[in-house]
Amino acid sequence: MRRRDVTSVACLLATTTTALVCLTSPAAAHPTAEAARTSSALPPVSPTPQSLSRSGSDATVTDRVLVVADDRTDPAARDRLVGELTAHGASRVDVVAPGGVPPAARGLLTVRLGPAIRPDIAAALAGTAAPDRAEGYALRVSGDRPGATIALGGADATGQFYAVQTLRQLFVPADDGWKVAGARAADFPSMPLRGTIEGFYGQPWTHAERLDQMDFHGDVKANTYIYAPKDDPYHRSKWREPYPAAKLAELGELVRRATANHVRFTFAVSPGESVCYSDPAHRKDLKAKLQALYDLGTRAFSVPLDDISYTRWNCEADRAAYGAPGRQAAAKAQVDLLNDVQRTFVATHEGARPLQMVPTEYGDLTDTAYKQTLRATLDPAIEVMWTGTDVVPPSITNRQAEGAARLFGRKVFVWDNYPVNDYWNTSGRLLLAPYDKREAGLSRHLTGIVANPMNQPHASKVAVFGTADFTWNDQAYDARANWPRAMAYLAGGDRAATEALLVFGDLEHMAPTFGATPWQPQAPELARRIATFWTSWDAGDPAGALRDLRPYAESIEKAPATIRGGAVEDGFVTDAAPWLDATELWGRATVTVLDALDAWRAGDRDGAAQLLAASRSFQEQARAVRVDPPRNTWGSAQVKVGDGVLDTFLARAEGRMR
Ligand code: GDL
Repeated sequence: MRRRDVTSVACLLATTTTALVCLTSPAAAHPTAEAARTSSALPPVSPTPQSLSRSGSDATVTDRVLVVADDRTDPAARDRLVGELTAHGASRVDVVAPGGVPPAARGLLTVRLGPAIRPDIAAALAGTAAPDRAEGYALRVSGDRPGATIALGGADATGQFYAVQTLRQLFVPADDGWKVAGARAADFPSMPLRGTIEGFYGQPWTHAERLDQMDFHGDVKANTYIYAPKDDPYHRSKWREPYPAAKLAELGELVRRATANHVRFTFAVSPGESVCYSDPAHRKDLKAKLQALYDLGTRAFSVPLDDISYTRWNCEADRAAYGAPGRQAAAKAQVDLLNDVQRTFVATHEGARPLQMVPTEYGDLTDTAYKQTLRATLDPAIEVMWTGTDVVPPSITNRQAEGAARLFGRKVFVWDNYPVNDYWNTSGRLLLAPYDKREAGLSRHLTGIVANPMNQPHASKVAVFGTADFTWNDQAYDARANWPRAMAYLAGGDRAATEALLVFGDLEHMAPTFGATPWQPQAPELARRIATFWTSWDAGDPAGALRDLRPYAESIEKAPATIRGGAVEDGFVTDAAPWLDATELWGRATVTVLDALDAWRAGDRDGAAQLLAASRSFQEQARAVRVDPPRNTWGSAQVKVGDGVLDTFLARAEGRMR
C-alpha cells in the first residue's frame, strides 16, 4: 500500500492564489518548519474538520510508543496508526490493552484508539466529546510531559479510522525527530455518501489503479466507490453473464482493499440495454450477479438505468405487462424491477445498504410522467441519483437540489460529472481545475455526491480531493484553498513540485460543458498575468512587462521536468505524460517569444526575427503532440494546453513585431 508521508508544515504564497497556503513538507530541518513548530498554527487538515483547534503543546513522538487498543478498536485504524507512528520516528510501537499499560510507560507517548465512550479514551479526550454522528470522531493531543497522550475516539469504527487520518496530517518535524501538533478536533461528515463513481465511457481503470484509488479514498475520508465502468462488458452489454473467475478474484481483492480503507465498494449492474423487465429469468440473473459480489463482501449495490432508450421495449412480454412503450410505462417497468431487487435481495441480505439507482431522466428538473411514477411508486428506501442540470452542470445550487428532491420524492444522491473527460468537448483535455461551484448548504438537500472521474485516475485526484472536502464540510469549503492542498497531496508535500503542479493545473483548467460555454475558464492565472503584461507594454513600459512575465513563462517551461522529478506520484506523471510534453514546448515557445519581443524592443530586428522563428518551431512541435495511445473515447487527439490564452498571446506578440 502506497503511503505518502506528508509531514511537516511550511507556508508559501501559492503562485496561482493570493492566499497564504500551508503545505506539508518532508524537509525536517527547514527553518519554516521550526517556526511552525513553535507557533500556534496547526497544519492544514483536509477534508476540513468541523472543528479543529489548538489544545496545548505538541506531543513528542518517542522512540517507543504505546498504542492502547482492544477488541473494540478498528483493526484498519490500528494498523494505519502503527504505520504512521513508525514512519514518524517511533522505532518500536507496542499495542497494549487499556488495563495493561506498563508502569514504565511514563515518559512514552501513549496513543489511545477505540470507541470514544471507552473510559480511558473519554478521560483523555478531556471534554472533547465525539459527535454522535455516523463516522464522527474526537481527537485530542496532549503534549504535557512526562507521558504525552493522544486520544482518538470514534463514534463508530469508521470514525476511529478517520481520527487516524486526521492525526496523519498533524505530524510536524522537530529538531531531532517528530512531534504531533497539540490539537483537538470534534468532527463528522456533512454528507453520508462521498467519493467517486467509475461511470465513464472509454477504457476502464486497471485493477492496480483501482487499488490505489481505494487508499486515496481512505486518505480523503471518502466512503463510497461505485463500480460502474460503461465499457466493462459484464457491467452492461453482458450483464446477464457471470464474471469469469479471474475477474471475480480481482474484484474480491478490490472489495477487501476498499473495506480496509472504510470505503464501501458499491457494485453496479446496468441491464437497461437488453433487459426484459418482466422476465423472471432476467431478474434471476441480475440477482445472481449481485449475489456473486455479496459473497465477496460487497454490501452496497446499484442498478443504473442511464443512457438507454426507454421508449421501446426489449421484449414483447413487457408490452403485455406494462402497456405501450413510453415514459410512464418505462418507469413502471423499472420500478417493478428495482422494488423487487430492494425487497427480495437487498432487504433479505444481512448488512446490505439500500439499493441505489440512476433514473433514465437523470439530468434535468422537468416533471414528467416518468418522474411522477418514480416518486409515487419507487420504494422509499431506494437511493436515486441525479447529475445536476445539463448532465455536466455549470453549478449545483440548493434550489436545484431541493427541486430534484421534490421531483423524485426523496433527497437525491448526486452523480457529479466532473472531472470526467469522455465527451467530445473534452477532447485532448485533462481536467485539473478544482472542484467548484457547488453551493454551500447542499448537505441539507442531498444524501451525498460522487464524482465521475477521468479515464486518467491519478490526474482525477485533483478534483476528487476537492469533492471529498466539499462533501465532508460544504459550509467550510473553499475551492481556492483546496486546490494547492490537492496538489501538495499529489506532490507528497514537496513545495517545488506543488508549485509546478499549480502552474500546470492552470494550463489544464478549462472545464467544458456539453454546450459551447465552459463552466471553468482556461488558464485564469496565466490570463491574468498576460492582461497585466499588455497593460504595462501599452503604457510604455515594455521592459517592466517582460521582466514581470518572464519568470512565469519560465515556470511553465520548467514545470514538466519538476513534476517528473520524483516527488509527484508516478501515476500522475504517466496520466499526464503527453500534456507534460506539450507544456514544456509551449513554455519554451513563450520564453522565446519574450526574448524576441525584448530584441525587438532594443531595435534588434534580425535577432527578433530569428527568435520568432524559433518560437514558431516550438509551437509547431507543441501542436503536434497527441494523446497516443488514447485511453479516452475521443480517440487520438491533439493535446490542449492553455488553449485560447497561451496561443492567443503568442499570436498577439508576433503581431506586435510586424
Ligand atoms: C452521461 C453518463 C456518464 C458519462 C457522462 C459524461 C450519467 C448518469 N451517465 O450522461 O456515463 O460519463 O455523461 O459523458 O451521467
